[in-house]
Amino acid sequence: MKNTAGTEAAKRAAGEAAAAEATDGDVVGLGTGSTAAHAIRDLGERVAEGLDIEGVATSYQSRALAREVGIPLLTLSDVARVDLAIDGADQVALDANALVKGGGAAHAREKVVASAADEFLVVADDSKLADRLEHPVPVEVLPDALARVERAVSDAGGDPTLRDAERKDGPVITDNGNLVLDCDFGAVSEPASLARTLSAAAGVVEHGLFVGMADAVFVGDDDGDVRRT
Ligand code: ABF
Repeated sequence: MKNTAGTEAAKRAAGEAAAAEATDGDVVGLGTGSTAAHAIRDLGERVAEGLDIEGVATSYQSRALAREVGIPLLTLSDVARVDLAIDGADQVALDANALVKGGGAAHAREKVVASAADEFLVVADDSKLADRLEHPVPVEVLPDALARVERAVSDAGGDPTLRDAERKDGPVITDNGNLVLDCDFGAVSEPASLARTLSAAAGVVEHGLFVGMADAVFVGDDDGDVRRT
């Protein structure tokens, strides 16, 4: 697996470059994670200076940060489309336009927001780039379907691990009340095919493969430079 410990300078550069795309009147999807947080903070500064946008949060954390920095919020369940969504990724395969997301266990809402966006902008430091996706794929699972989905993942060639909470005794529970399996498929040669297989398994709420969804990827480096692809 690639190193995913990007620097704050790289994350900030990517986040702020994507945030600069927001203009007056936009509804903006607000992603989760440390790179998207730079975008949210930057948008908050621009709102304080008069930028007229409304945000849609993808997680408890992004909602809390958006409130803290003063971005007016809409409720996701009331929103059918957004102008742009800005979100991070755990791994990015540029040539395949494929991402692994879900390290923050927020990928179900993140996918709803990204799919509603006219423009889905991905923000990442350059340590996230890979020729092929090999990061374990997070799969959000209805608790009652855990054993069934573990079996389906194994049948698809994956090795599922129930994600445990770091600071308490028990599994991670998503904002939607579900469990997360981190599923190691090794190097994924056909992400679209794997995405379809996972989506077809009963009990899978959502998986973290985002294939063909990104309209642009902003990749930041340690010098604070950004490449848009
Ligand atoms: C969210 O946060 C997730 O989908 C992804 O797992 C993670 C990336 O976090 P970071 O930017 O902190 O690496 O975008």
